[in-house]
Amino acid sequence: MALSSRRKFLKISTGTITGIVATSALSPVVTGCKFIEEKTKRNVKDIKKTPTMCDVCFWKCGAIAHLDNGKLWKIEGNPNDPLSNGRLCPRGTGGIGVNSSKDRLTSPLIRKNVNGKDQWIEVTWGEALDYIAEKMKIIKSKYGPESMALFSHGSSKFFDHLINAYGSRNTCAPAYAQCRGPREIGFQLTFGDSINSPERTDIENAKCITLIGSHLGENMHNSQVQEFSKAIEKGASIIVVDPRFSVAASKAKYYLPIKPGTDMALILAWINVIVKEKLYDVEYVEKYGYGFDEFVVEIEDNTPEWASTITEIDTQLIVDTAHEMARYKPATLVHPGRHVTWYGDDTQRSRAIALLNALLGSWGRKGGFYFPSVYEIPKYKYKPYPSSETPNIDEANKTYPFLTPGMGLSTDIRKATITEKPYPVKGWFVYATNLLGSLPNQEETIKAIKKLDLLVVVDIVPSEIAEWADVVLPESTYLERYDELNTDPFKINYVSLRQPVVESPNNQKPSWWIAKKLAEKLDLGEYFPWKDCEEYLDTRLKAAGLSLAELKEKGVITGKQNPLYIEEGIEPKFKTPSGKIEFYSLQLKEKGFDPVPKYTPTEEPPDGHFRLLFGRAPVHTFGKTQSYGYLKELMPENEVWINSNVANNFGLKSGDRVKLKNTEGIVTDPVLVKATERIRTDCVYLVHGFGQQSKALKSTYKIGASDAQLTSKYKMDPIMGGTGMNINFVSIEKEEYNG
Ligand SMILES: Nc1nc2c(c(=O)[nH]1)N[C@H]1C(S)=C(S)[C@@H](COP(=O)(O)OP(=O)(O)OC[C@H]3O[C@@H](n4cnc5c(=O)[nH]c(N)nc54)[C@H](O)[C@@H]3O)O[C@H]1N2
Ligand SMILES: Nc1nc2c(c(=O)[nH]1)N[C@H]1C(S)=C(S)[C@@H](COP(=O)(O)OP(=O)(O)OC[C@H]3O[C@@H](n4cnc5c(=O)[nH]c(N)nc54)[C@H](O)[C@@H]3O)O[C@H]1N2
Ligand code: SF4
Ligand SMILES: [Mo]
Repeated sequence: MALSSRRKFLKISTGTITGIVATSALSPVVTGCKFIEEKTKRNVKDIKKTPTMCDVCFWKCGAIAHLDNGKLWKIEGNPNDPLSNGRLCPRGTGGIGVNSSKDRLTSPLIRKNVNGKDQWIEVTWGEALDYIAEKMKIIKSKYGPESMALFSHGSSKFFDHLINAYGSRNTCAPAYAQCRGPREIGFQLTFGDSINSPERTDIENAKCITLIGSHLGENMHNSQVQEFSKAIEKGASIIVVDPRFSVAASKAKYYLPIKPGTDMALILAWINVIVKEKLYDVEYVEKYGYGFDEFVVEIEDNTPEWASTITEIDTQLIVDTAHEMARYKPATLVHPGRHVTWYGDDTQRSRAIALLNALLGSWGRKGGFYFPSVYEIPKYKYKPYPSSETPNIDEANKTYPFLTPGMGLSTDIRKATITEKPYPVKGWFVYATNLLGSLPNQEETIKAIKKLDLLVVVDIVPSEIAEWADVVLPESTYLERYDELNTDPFKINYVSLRQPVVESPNNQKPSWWIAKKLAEKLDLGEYFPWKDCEEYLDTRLKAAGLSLAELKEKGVITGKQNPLYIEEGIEPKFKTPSGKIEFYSLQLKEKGFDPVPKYTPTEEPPDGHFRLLFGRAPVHTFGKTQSYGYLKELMPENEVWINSNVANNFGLKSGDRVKLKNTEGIVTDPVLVKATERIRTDCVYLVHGFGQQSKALKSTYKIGASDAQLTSKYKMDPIMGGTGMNINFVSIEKEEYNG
């Protein structure tokens, strides 16, 4: 019987059978001796500092790990690192908890059928990799290499390299089309360039900052938050648009509690005021703009009065805030947001934000958007990947005309897996992404998984997705491994390194090692010609006149400080078809889309239901930090934010527990109520990442409620394939108390 037809959710639990390597508990004698040894050796003055790079999120801050007598003690920011400026965010500081998390995987696991029952068997790396290689070879010979897909969200790119070398270009990341994808395309269509990560926003120098559902301060991306607090100290005027009174809203001069889903109307009305009152940067628009006259005609009817009825924001407040942002032009930044996949028209909303910035002249200006630069480290010269006649799934589907090349769509790969169209997908390699938490509609994900011949999950804990795998591979944590260099675009050129600070406690391995060994078993060893990651990194660094030895010592090396703004002599190049800022987009028009964004209403919550909103908490990253000691103490579970009046009507108060039920009938675990004035009456809010359903996650299983479980509906962005996810509605189910 094919594995696919019998695949069931398989709990990784204490019932796991121990196989060839017995890695479980050391005997009490050994533990006792170790304990005594450690006690006697202890010398608090013996502090070792190792520079490395944080991986608690993807900002990739330079950090310095401190070992007290060989034991992880604390981790701080690297003062030479431009991203951290010597300070980590709370998550980065709490990152040391990853190493000792009780939930960690300790050994490779294979799902095996024993006496008619699926079981997890602990195996050696050799056995696990042999098993995977054999299955991958069968998939390649039966269906072609493109039938293996990679889902990833990690700084390591070694699995991308492996899958490409194997012959497949089906790689994707839920951190793109479920996150910032539409923003990148909206800005590209307008300025010919995207925002990228870290965002190219010059927050520190902005005199007016408008945040539209971007909650800096809860969204803890380090340098952004540092710059935001500097801007506030300098007296910047803050405008916050959010249905929820966020931390940022508490710092705002103007707070606009918008009706969810109506931001497009607000942005168009701001544009309308700024154009009609000629408050825009006339010289900038004349010099760099394309199609301005046609654009003006399109936005003519989007008056503040019109927008007021849609957004439920006072007309005068719309006018006043338009005046406020124009007053400070060009040092006025309408932040593009990051997690923008809300309602399915997200590329157009992002484009509207781009157009508003274009009017204010903030692109390429101090206090607006700067021109970033990158430290050039040549790529490792590998043998070319095998050429293939078969296009990747997105290219074959041709559904989304403005997809970013190379950024595959996870939901298209999932759909192809279910339908076998445009061709069958039989294997998934999942690296550092919990697809059940990150992709909308868990049911569809499970349906696709059931069709697979092979599911490999590389994780550090038995995550929700790991429980569906055929093989689970335990990775060393970021404090225990080398990774790819970081040269992400920023204000200043830099290259930073992640290097091992401590050894992995059990049988975990770094991704570069796993990818290389698996490649060898797939007869693709020539694609991994380096001996180890040190040799790989050193070869790359030497090609740039640097060395690994130097980078190991410093953690980060900074390069040139390039000019950042037009004022500093940069002549902007707009890589759009017209070579200008496209107020009117012929590209969009040709493909049947609105050349200037338009407001389209989104579905309203049915009676008795609330729109489900979600976001970040300062001390956690998605679902991955809940078991980290200090971070768990700081925020052990999430709460559902319910407007106080609504809570009152339900007879609920803060501290009660309720369940949330969506319109598809999915019900969460009980979650604490936070009755608060700080949210509108038509929506409720959850911090993402809680309510995990993997029983093996001892410290997080079923704690709090999962927004991912409730996100069954999503709306595809027809321009680039992003998944709008703020379209789910929930009712509040009071817990039955039986005395
Ligand atoms: N419902 C809902 N869906 C969302 C979002 C939301 O807010 N709500 N947010 C969206 C956004 S903005 C994004 S960016 C994506 C993010 O989505 P994902 O990238 O899937 O993020 P996580 O859910 O944190 O999953 C990370 C996984 O990596 C594992 N992991 C942690 N450290 C390591 C490591 O060192 N090595 C390995 N191999 N694994 C590791 C964790 O245990 C976890 O299983 O989700 C998107 N989807
Ligand atoms: N601490 C911490 N920081 C993080 C992360 C993390 O996991 N933890 N993850 C990082 C990642 S990958 C991302 S993408 C970013 C995400 O961070 P952001 O892009 O800043 O936003 P979200 O976390 O999605 O938060 C959504 C906000 O939008 C509001 N909102 C919801 N619907 C609407 C609407 O219709 N209109 C308006 N105007 N507002 C609305 C919500 O109330 C909430 O305040 O955070 C990054 N920073
Ligand atoms: S922003 Fe925080 S969690 Fe993210 S890399 Fe920097 S210190 Fe680490
Ligand atoms: Mo994200």
